[in-house]
Amino acid sequence: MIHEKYYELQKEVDALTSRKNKKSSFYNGIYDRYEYPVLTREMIPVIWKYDICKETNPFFMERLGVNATFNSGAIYLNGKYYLVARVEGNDRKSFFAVAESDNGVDGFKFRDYPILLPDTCPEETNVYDMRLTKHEDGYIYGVFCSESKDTTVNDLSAATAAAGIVRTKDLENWERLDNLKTLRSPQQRNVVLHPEFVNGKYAFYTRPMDDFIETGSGGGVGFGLCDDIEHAVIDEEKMTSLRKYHTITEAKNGAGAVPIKTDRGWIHIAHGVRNTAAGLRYVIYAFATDLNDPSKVIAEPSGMLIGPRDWERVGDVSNVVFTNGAIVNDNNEVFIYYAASDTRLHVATTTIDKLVDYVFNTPSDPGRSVECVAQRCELIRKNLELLGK
Ligand code: BGC
Ligand code: BMA
Repeated sequence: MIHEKYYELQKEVDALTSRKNKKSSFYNGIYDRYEYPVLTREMIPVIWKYDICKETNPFFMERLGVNATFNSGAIYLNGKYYLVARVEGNDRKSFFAVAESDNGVDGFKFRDYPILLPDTCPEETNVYDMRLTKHEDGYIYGVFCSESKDTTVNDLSAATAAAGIVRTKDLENWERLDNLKTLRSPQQRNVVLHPEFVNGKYAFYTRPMDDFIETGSGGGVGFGLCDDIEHAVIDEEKMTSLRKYHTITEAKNGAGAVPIKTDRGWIHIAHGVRNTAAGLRYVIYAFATDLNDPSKVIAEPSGMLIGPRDWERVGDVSNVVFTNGAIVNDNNEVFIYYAASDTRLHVATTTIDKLVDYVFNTPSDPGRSVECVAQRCELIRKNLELLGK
């Protein structure tokens, strides 16, 4: 017999997943924020967490709780918006789950089952942050972080991060390929597959790091080519967007969404991290690279595009916004899916025209206070002149 509580709780889930979203009052002319998140743990189907049988679960107790739904890959297919969310169980293990919506800002519903990846890496303990690339070879690739315990040192929390690769045609059947090997970097996180071949090869944005948390000598977002996607090996990693002292990328940075192709260049929406007394602070920033050489940075607007604001600042890992997925629909509208504080997923919407204007017409960071204030004074001077003052 089904427990009556099941119907009550599922009704609440249905109310949340069918709630209409609306733009919030936030304004910066670059993108809109929305009132409600697009995915939260409260939207997880009841049958993923409870045994709904009254005989075996008389108290209707949660058996397998879900702690958070956040960093999501995103893809637009046949007029629908798909997220491959990072779902984290109460047990701290993350997994991936597909949720789909008709309009990209609300109505995201999970499929019956989360994704059960082929179990090809016995040492892999955790998986997270999938980037979905619709590649010109005809496949949809998912590149994610595959985390294992580092057994080479005597430290219980030492870990190793590598890039796992899967591919699919329907987001239903997933084929697992070899993890990416980067010959010159011991660890990799935040790896993104470029959607087009570059010089006839598969191209990846990488994030070389010496250690699990610290990037060490890793100078920023890397870029490397490989011949065989089924056994992907990258030798040289060129640098694209660099980490810089006293900027939003000082501690680390990494590729986020799959780059968006525009007439002016590839637009990248990435994350930058700085350290503070309260821990790492993650923000989202954008830059553009050359259409013919997607590793070459050609525009670098100053500072962050999205920073954690208001309730976004609070969560399991506070003061974090992070993106690993954006969608461009048939009307050139852009949906940036960003998670707040490793807890819930939000959306920011804009258009290709606005993103291009933002990336190419926002001044770059001159790097020092005195020059930054001079840059601002120049803006004020022009405005005062226009105001006739
Ligand atoms: C967590 C990630 C985090 C990483 C580095 C992993 O164990 O699951 O969310 O980004 O550690 O801190
Ligand atoms: C990481 C990422 C994310 C996470 C962030 C903040 O390095 O890969 O999974 O959102 O840290 O905890």
